[in-house]
Amino acid sequence: MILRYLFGHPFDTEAVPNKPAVSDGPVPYLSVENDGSSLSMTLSDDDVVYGLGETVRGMNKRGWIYVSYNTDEFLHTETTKSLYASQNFLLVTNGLRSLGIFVDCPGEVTFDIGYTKMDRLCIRPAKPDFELYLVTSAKMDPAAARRDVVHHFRRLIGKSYLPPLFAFGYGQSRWGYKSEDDVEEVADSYERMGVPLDAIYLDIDYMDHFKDFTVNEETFPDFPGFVSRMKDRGIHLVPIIDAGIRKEEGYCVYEEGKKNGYFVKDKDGKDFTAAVWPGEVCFPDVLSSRARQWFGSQYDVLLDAGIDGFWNDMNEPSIFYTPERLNQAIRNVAGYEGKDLDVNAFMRLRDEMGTLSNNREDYRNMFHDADGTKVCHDDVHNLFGFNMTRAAGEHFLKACGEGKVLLFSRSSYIGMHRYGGVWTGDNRTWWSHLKLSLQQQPALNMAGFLYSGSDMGGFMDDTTEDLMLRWLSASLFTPLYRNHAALGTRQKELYRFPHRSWFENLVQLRYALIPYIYAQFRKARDDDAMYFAPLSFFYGNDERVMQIEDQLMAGEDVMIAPVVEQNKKGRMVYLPEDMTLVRFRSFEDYDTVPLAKGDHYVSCALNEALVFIRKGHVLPLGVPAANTAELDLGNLTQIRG
Ligand code: MIG
Repeated sequence: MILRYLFGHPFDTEAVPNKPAVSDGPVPYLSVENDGSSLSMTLSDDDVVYGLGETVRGMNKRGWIYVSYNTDEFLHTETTKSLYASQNFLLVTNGLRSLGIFVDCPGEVTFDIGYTKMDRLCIRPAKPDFELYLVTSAKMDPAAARRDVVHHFRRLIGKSYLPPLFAFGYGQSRWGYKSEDDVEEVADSYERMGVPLDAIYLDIDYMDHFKDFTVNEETFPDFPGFVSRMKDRGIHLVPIIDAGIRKEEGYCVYEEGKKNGYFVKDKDGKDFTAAVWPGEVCFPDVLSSRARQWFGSQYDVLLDAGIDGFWNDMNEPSIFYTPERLNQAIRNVAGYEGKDLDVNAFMRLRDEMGTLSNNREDYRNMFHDADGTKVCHDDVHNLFGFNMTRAAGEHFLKACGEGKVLLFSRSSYIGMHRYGGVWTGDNRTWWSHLKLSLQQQPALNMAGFLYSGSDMGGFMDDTTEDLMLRWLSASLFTPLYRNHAALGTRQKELYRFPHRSWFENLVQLRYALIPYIYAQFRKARDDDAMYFAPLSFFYGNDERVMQIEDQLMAGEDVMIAPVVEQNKKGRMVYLPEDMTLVRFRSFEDYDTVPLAKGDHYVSCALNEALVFIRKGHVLPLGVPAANTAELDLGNLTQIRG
């Protein structure tokens, strides 16, 4: 059952396409204070709080405070409160009841989940203008009730984005591939190594001066020809698109946007100017349907060149500085000259530059024209990435049809899941981030983001071979399977590591699993269900499973329990029922071991991958190919659980 409540004068986020009628009477389950400035409830000892999409910490969100305010954040530590996305859906559940809570609020919202008081959940929207949805289930079985609540919620927010098959293949990315030669070298090296490959990603370096929808003609002299040559080899090029449009006379995207009033404005009604990679930029006003249509149609330049995949970046939107604020800071700094500075003055001096990026005052000085309604950006901040991606997604649906174009975004809000997937942003080469990448998956799924994944091996800092192996193995079932790295970090294309055959075996195994992954993904999508789920969505009466943070159900037939710690040669696994362990060394070299319900220590060498098949279920296994186009989805072996 779904209940809907209105507070204040909410901006329509369009997260929910067909809204049910507003419910009469007082809000149940939550105590509401001051007309919605706070919603709270007492958590019992056995309550688990799932959800909140892409956030830090475990699957159970209890014990921390999270702030939905999309942020280009580059550390992702345990104490980080805001990441790139806001997916304000929670599932509060224990053995007796499950409650889904969706706070549909486009501005800042604080989720205090046992931070101030350990047994209290408190939700505080910065401004009490929002819609609240409460979702419950009549199912008695706790696992069925959890699945049911998510199912009802997912039906409410609409079908998830469907990517093309190649989106499930292996992708190589790196910030710093500059030219046809760089890309070709990657393709050749993988081919020589015998590792399947479906995509090579182009980061900002492919553009001319970081201008969206342009290609550097010196380094890519015949882009359409190059795209088609790569496609003949089964490799899709996937370019990045940034949110900011470079301000440059004569650059037609900028000129058109300026002329037609398609850009976000400042308080004086002038085009709001910020600086990001291209230098000074304007932001497309993606809350205006005209501007959105226009921005979406810009992708045609690349579609016409044969491109069929994109990743949208910097769309929180991220701001390095605004010229006004920078100039003011420079003037302020100059004022310190010749003065006797104390430590406090030094701190202020340092902050002059340190607070320029993503400054909240700049977001307060941005204004949208939401089809006739002027709105301050800060109040609808969390909708920017959603609508930038929606601009592209709506265009692709019209121009290419469903399931044709790969699209994922860094920033998001619920609703965007209908148009594209997400990647989890700039993680690090930390083992804790490997674990986090798995823990984020079920929460993303609940919010509709089925197509997602992390930068395998870690984006920032130098990676290590063992981390790379474990990451590829832990992500075997993750829809987006992409190796990405930051500029200047250790090179980590798989052919650069000594144990080439181990990597070859892992990626081939991934391809052998694609028939299962794809079928289960489709099913989850078509049924508005989860693809990755916590164990408690299947084993509801088992007290132990509520505490499991590092094992997941992947589809309906298997459980995964990857090794996510360094120098471990195995791990403890809890089986909520009898299962069959498949220990893969390659897609054709594996053992199956029946294991009884309970605790087990299982070894897992660096070149192995473990999959647990549920009792009575079957894991179909295909034969790997050079890419997904060459996969024979009908040629399957069945491993029985
Ligand atoms: O300020 O385009 O998250 O994947 O490689 C960094 C360069 C901008 C951030 C993205 C990352 C990408 C990088 N971008």
